[in-house]
Order: sequence, then C-alpha cells, then structure tokens
Amino acid sequence: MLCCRYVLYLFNAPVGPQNSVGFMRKTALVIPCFNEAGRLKGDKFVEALAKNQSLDLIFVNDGSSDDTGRKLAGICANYPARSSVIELEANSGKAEAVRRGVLKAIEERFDYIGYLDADLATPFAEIEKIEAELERKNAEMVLGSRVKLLGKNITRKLARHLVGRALATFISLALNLPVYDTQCGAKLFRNSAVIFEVFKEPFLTGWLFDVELIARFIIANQASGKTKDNHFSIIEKPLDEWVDVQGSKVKLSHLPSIAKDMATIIYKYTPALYRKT
Ligand SMILES: Nc1nc2c(ncn2[C@@H]2O[C@H](COP(=O)(O)OP(=O)(O)O)[C@@H](O)[C@H]2O)c(=O)[nH]1
Ligand SMILES: [Mg+2]
Repeated sequence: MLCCRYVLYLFNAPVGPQNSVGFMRKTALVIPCFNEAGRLKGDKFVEALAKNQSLDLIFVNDGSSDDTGRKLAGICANYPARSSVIELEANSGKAEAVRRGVLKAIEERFDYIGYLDADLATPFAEIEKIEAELERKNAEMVLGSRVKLLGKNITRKLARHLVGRALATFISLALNLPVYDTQCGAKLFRNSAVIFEVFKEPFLTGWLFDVELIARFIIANQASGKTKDNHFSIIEKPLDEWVDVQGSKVKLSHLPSIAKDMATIIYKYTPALYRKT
C-alpha cells in the first residue's frame, strides 16, 4: 500500500534532473531559510557544491522579508544545475519549508535526502560523515546528534543545553525510543516509500516537527511490517563539530508552544508507538 502511493506520486511527478540508477549516488540537501540574509555564508555553500559533484542543494526561501532571496539566487548562479530555490510566498515555518524541499527531492529521485540549518551550525564536513554512516550501516535514517564528549567541539549555550536535555528525555519516552537528540538540524535519509509517507502531509507541530518525523517514520515502518527488532534502522551519529551560531530565532519564550507541540505528539502518535505489533 505504501509502495503503491509512492510509485503513483513519482509517476505523476515532473521528471527530475536525474535518476541515479546505475550512476553515482546523488544526495539532495534541503536548506530552509527565513530571513537569513545576515547569516548565509554563500562561499561555504558554493565550496560544498564544488567539492562534491554528487551533491545538490535545494534552498527554501520561507517568505523572507529581507535580502535572503537575492543572496540565494547569487549562490545558485554558481551551480545552476545542482542548486535551486523554492520560493514560498508567505512564511510557513521550518517544518513546512523542509517538507516542501524534501518532496521536491523525492520527485527528483535523489538517493539520499537530508536537511541542514542555513546557519551551518552543522558544517558540511559533518554531513559527509553522516552520509558515510548511512552507507556503512545500511541505515534508512541518520540523525546528527550533539553529544558533548572530550575531543569533540560541541558548543551550545548552557540554558539551551539544559532545556534541550530535559525535552530530549520527554521525547525519548514519547517515542518509546532511546534517542539522545531529535532537535539537531542535520538529518539524512534514504529516499523510499516510507520517507514519502513521512513527508506527504503537513506536520501537525512546528517546533517539534523533527520528533513528529521520527514518529511517522516508525509508524510507517510498522505499517509495512517492520519493527525495531526485525529491523528498521534509524541511527544517531554523534557529531564532531556543532557550533551554536548567533541569531537563532528560537527563544526560551517559545517554551509554552513547544509544550503544546509535545502534547499534540503524545496525543496523536504515542499510543501507536507503544502498541505491540
Ligand atoms: N525560526 C524559524 N526558522 C525557520 C523558519 N523557516 C525556516 N527556518 C530555518 O530553520 C533553521 C533553524 O533556525 P535557527 O533560528 O538557527 O534555529 P536553532 O539553531 O534551532 O536555534 C534556519 O535555517 C532557519 O532559516 C521559520 O519560520 N522560523
Ligand atoms: Mg541555528
């Protein structure tokens, strides 16, 4: 059933730039951008495209009111065949921006699809490691994970670290999954019917859409007969570097709406995640 919907979707989709069957694996990274003119480091994106011929970038300009659109056009002019911008008229939030970019990447039949924050708090070098992990472990989804360990450069403000850890504990319980960090803005997955199922409908939450994504992924796997034990594979890759970049739009004052999103997830997804299949 999942497969039928996916094939139907691909059949109706406009033909993408390439299909990788028989060729080098192709990766698309979606970069959601909302008023990022001040933070976008154009040279880093162009450098990543120059270095990796199998990489495409799909920027989503999320109704920005600053110069983001012009800056993105400038970046994409360097590699027009492997970079593009989806322009959203109105600001729709990160969840919807990422979703729109991922659906485009699914239509264009990339092998690996991921997303990355525009501030490059997770540098491209880490994405390469995440991709290597996806291949080595034959995983379906790899989550970048910010674990402070000796020898790693994980720099996060103390308040955000503490709130993040408390939230992560709740999330791990809600998902019935021993996940350490759901909120890191760097994730990569294998293009599949399950991934289409995860992204085909808008997310119900804004702040916690990454959690919803994992919940939908597990539930879609269960629907296709797989369980954690038999085995669908979602893994976390501790990052070597993650540096909090100034200018985050996420504030502690957003905690009430984060709590509301948490309640939505518990109500909508947790029962299915605890059901014995
Ligand atoms: N906050 C916010 N971020 C958005 C929105 N749409 C897209 N984004 C992007 O989401 C990413 C994460 O934003 P950031 O403020 O750095 O979040 P943080 O690193 O989690 O504090 C950036 O690439 C933003 O440009 C939106 O409506 N609100
Ligand atoms: Mg950030």
